[in-house]
Amino acid sequence: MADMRAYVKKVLADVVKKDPDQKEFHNTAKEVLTSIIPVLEAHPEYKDEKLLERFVEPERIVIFRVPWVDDKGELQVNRGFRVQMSSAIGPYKGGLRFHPSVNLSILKFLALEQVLKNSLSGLPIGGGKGGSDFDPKGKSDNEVMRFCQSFMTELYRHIGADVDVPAGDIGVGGREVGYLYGQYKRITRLYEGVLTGKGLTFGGSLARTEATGYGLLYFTQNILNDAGIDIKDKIVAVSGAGNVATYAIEKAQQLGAKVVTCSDSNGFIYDKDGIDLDLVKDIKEVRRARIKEYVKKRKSAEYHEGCTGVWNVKCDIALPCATQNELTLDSAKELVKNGVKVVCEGANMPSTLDAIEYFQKNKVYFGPAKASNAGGVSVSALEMSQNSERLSWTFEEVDNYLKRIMDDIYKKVTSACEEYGAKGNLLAGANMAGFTKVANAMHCQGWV
Ligand code: NDP
Ligand code: 2IT
Repeated sequence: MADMRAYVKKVLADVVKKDPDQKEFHNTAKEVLTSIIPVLEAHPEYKDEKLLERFVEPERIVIFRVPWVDDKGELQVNRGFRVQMSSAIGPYKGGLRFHPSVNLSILKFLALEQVLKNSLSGLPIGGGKGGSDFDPKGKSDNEVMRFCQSFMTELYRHIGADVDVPAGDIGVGGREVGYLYGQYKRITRLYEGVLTGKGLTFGGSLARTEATGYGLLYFTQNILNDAGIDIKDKIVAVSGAGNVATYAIEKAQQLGAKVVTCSDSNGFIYDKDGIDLDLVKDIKEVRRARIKEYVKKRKSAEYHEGCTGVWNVKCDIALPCATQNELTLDSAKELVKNGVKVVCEGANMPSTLDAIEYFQKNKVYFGPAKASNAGGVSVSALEMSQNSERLSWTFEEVDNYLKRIMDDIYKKVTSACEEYGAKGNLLAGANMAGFTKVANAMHCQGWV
């Protein structure tokens, strides 16, 4: 037993030593590796095969220059990345993030999370992540297009429908995926499913836009069922106002809950009468404006500067859907004080490790991102299937499939909790269940 603890400790120390500045990646590696010790104990051969050393080392990382010309005619230079973390169970799969904060540490943490998430989905997809420090905010459509074309002019040689299939993430939605796809096709002449989240007129899947948010609620429903809680009329706090948040709000409302908040990186909205989602969509999807516009149209709503205040609002269910480390220990304490019963993650790693521990200690049901937000990538994989068979499925078919996948993920996670004596700790269960499949595939494929 001590042996595997020592093994994990050594691998983690090496991770820190190799890249001392990659704090986000260290956190994820620590969270994952310390919770899979029971799986390692059941498979002592993994230590001899240096399986963990390989698991934390990306198969390949591509870093490249992205020059583009802005509307004033001035040349701008950004940095592009693609982290191809693991192809053990399928082609690399995972989103692209365009945000000024993007760096290698963040992309490596996201890529490692993606490997486990994609494994949990049960579909044949490996894990990767990419993006750029480009900030789409305030840029014209033409600027975004020129940036995307330049980005793809390098990226195209590293991806392919059976090699690596990027999609959206923060700052990359339908508009960006469209421009990226157009340039890929123009360079390669291939009309193939090389990106997911495409528009419906060129190979996109119905329900992909809704998938992460809807999937989050399907997963949350499983937790609520086991806890004997009815979602109807429950107060829900959501952070973010992007793709994930919008469709989490939509499904929560369809299920009869009352969502009272949403936010962006400037501040948050509290609407005691319940969020008007059409208004949010108009502000964020159509006008690409700031969320504070909301209060101009709704008398029942308040706007507050700063995004952490969203967790001071009294709620039964909290759904962080904005970004990593947005829910800290202080916010966790506030939520618990106000009686929160369930926290389920829509964003990737929104809760800090000490916040998660606080929830678990205080008997708050906690749904970890790599399980609860797997709906987006799962429908991406269904988009790949539809592209391969050159057919399109109906919204209902995809949505039913998504629900089945989220229910299956919940079963896999809770079974792993039972099997390894970690009942109630869905984070440990998700890590163990996700890792088990990837590790087996790595073991069977030899020392690569
Ligand atoms: P969007 O770009 O559509 O929306 C992001 C939202 O989060 C915006 O409201 C944005 O506000 C806010 N936000 C971004 N950065 C910060 C920050 N530093 N502090 C506070 N708020 C911030 O992205 P998505 O909705 O696609 O992604 C949200 C999260 O969900 C991310 O963690 C992503 O990795 C994860 N995710 C996304 C999936 C997908 O399919 N899209 C699938 C699974 C997970 P502002 O407009 O001010 O920047
Ligand atoms: O974090 C994620 O799972 C995503 N951004 C979606 C990735 C995808 O390939 O659909």
